[in-house]
Amino acid sequence: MNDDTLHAIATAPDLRELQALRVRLLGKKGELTEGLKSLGALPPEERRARGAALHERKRAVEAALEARKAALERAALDARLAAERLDLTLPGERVPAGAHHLLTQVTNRLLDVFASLGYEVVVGPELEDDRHNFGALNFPPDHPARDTQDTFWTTDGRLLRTHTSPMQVRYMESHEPPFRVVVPGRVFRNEAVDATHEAQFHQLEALVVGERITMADLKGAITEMATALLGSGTRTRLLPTYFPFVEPGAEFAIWWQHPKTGREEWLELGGCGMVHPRVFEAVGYEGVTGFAFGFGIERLAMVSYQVSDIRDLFRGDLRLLEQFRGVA
Ligand code: YSA
Repeated sequence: MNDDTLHAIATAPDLRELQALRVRLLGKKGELTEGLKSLGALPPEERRARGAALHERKRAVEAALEARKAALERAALDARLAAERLDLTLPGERVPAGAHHLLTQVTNRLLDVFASLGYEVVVGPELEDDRHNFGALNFPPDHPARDTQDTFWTTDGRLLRTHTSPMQVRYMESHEPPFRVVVPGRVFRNEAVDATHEAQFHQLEALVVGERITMADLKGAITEMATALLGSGTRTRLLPTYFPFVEPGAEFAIWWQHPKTGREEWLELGGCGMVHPRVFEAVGYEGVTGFAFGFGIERLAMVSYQVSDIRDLFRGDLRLLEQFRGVA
């Protein structure tokens, strides 16, 4: 055995090779083992000298094997640690921040305004029955007013609500006056879709019922809403019109300066009026009066943020929607 053996041990490429060397040298039939076994056959003087040399050689081989084993194990551990290393100084992966859709922002802004005016926010079902959407709101069967709000029907006679007004009936059926509520929600119409009409859109409805509520309170509420949205001094206008569930009924508009053109003009928002006695009768109320108003949220969003086609609000095209990140 020569220094090549120690060199082979010191450069063994992995633990398997090292083990093979160990067996070859120190195994049952290993070179050193055999050498030690054969000592007995030698004359005493020669045996002593040869024995001492072999034992020293064996210790050197064992030490070399241990040293190489430790080195290989350390190298393996180092490689594993390097592979698993986490560099905390690397920049993180960017998660794009989401944002509320323009309609959600406008709705939330409106709800903040109404909450600050003391209104409770309530919501109702989108799948309605005829009584809540029409009958209890004083749309008699076959009355032409129903034609202004055609919608989608299920085979069991229910319908996708055409406005948020059915929630007036639902709320009054389960609550006693006085109260002030506001109802945001999605509504549906069988509509010839164009730049200003969708088959699905959103409305916001307000209902106030109590003793001696008058048309002046209605006008005051609409003006308060307009003031909260557009600032003090904002003017509002009511023009008589017909809705079956109010008497008198009106359409309302607010006077504003168009943010883009700078022109001052009336912005038609929706309908309003004093709750019709037949509606109170349908829900079993007596001795109270009340007002209601409702309007389209898309309309307000479109004129406020210069969206010229209502369909753009529902296309999900981020190039358009991202322009309205955090505007309202
Ligand atoms: C009236 C009187 C009250 O005491 C309470 C509420 C109302 C409003 C009534 N329920 C209603 O729905 N009236 S409406 O048919 O004229 O619609 C109100 C608003 O919804 C419209 O002014 C318009 O802004 C919007 N709208 C109607 N059809 C639409 C639409 N927006 C988008 N697409 C459509 N197809």
